[in-house]
Amino acid sequence: ENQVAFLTEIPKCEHHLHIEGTLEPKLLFQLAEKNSITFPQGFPTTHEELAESYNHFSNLQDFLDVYYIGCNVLISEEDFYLLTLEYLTKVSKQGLKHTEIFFDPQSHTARGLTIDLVFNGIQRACDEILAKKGITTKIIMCLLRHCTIEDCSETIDLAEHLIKEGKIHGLGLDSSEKPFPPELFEQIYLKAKALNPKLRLTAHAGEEGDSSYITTALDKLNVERIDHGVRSIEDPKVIARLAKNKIMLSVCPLSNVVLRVVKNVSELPIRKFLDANVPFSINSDDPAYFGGYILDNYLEVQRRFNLSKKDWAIIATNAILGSWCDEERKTELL
Ligand code: ES4
Ligand code: ZN
Repeated sequence: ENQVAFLTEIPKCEHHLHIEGTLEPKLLFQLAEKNSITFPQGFPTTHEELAESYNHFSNLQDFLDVYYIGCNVLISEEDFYLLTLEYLTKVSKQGLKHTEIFFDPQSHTARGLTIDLVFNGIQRACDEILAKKGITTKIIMCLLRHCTIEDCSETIDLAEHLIKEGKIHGLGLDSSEKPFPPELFEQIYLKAKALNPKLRLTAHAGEEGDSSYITTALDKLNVERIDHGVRSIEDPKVIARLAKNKIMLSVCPLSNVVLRVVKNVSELPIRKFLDANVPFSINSDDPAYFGGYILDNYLEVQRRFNLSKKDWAIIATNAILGSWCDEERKTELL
């Protein structure tokens, strides 16, 4: 209907998208076949069965266990190119104008792939979509917080040339949040930033971890943005800080439902963020696993909050202002 057209046409920017999380069950099995990858006992054998299993995650770790198995089917540069192009092509029809793509180097270097192979595959699809559809992209590497500090440090070394050249535009932190608070990675963030002072910084915080994770991500890692961050609502001081310093949260509504952060999207503090002037964007996280891409997330927010056009203008504007594209691109989008 009318609202679908309105929400489709809003110029969208995505800031929280794990490229490995765009691996649809169909492509997963195709690549497994092509690359002769086998799965652990008990793993679904058809794409329908696999897709169905995604309805039964009970927390973040449950999902991550499946997500890391999925990562193993990605082997060649072409695989990463196809994966990324499939995502970009899909969202090019959803009003997406700019996207910042996370990838997890450690999920791939641990299997003997090079960071350059992974990066080049993603970048080639990004170049193609810019030429064809004018969509801009930035690539952000994420460190897996369940890995050792030594491994994270080595991963920064492996990415050194890409960070120095600004090809990797930002650093993030993902995987199992709870026993791995941000402050563990203080030295790693300092080391990465020292390679290139223009490196942008973010971290997953306040998804399953409480609001103190948001505070330590800001204080110890000097992040400019918070991924998820929905548990900020539990502390008015944190909310005031986000609003005052215009720290954007990259909120992922459908993800939060599938991973049981909330029962449904109406439980998210969307209205409260708007009222408190906390900037946020709406994102898809791992769309192949969580039941929808960026437009589906916008639609579900609208279904649950019935926001006004004025509210949507604020959301769209904040997503542009919070993007890490260059200033000319921002002006173009505003
Ligand atoms: C993730 Cl939803 C989420 N949280 C943390 N790490 C992740 N990696 C991929 N998706
Ligand atoms: Zn995420």
